[in-house]
Amino acid sequence: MSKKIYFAGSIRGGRDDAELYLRIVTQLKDYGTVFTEHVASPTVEKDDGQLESKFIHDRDMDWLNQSDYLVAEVTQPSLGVGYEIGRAVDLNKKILCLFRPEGKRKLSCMIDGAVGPNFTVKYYTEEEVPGILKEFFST
Ligand code: 6IA
Repeated sequence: MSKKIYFAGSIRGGRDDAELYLRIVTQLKDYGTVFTEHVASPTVEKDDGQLESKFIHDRDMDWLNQSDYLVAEVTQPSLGVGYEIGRAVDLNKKILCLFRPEGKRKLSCMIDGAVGPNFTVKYYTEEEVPGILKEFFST
């Protein structure tokens, strides 16, 4: 059975990494169905601009419920991504957080300190993504 994957990345927190999200989502699709491909879309703000926040929240939570895995790119701080990670912990999803330690940026202790059997944090560079995903989805 195909894995169900929820990808989380910053939208209103800032779109600096949107192209990287797309490259990660492309790799995630080798492992299963990615519900939230639009997070990586360069036009998400335009496409979803007419939708009510409540609709977006409820639809995303429904997708998260249906998912087995949450993969979050957490370098660009985002309230929405942090919220999704917390909800995923509560739903016992298997979680991978990807953080690029560049410049002065430091990962929140609430993500860094949440590591456990179902919660993995990887400090990474982009070349390492294929190996990290292979390991994550094999366990
Ligand atoms: O607080 P943020 O916007 O950075 O939160 C980003 C996270 O929340 C992503 O991982 C998404 O799963 C979810 N999210 C936030 N906004 C949206 C959205 N449309 N569509 C789908 N998922 C979303 C926002 C459009 C708006 C900017 C016009």
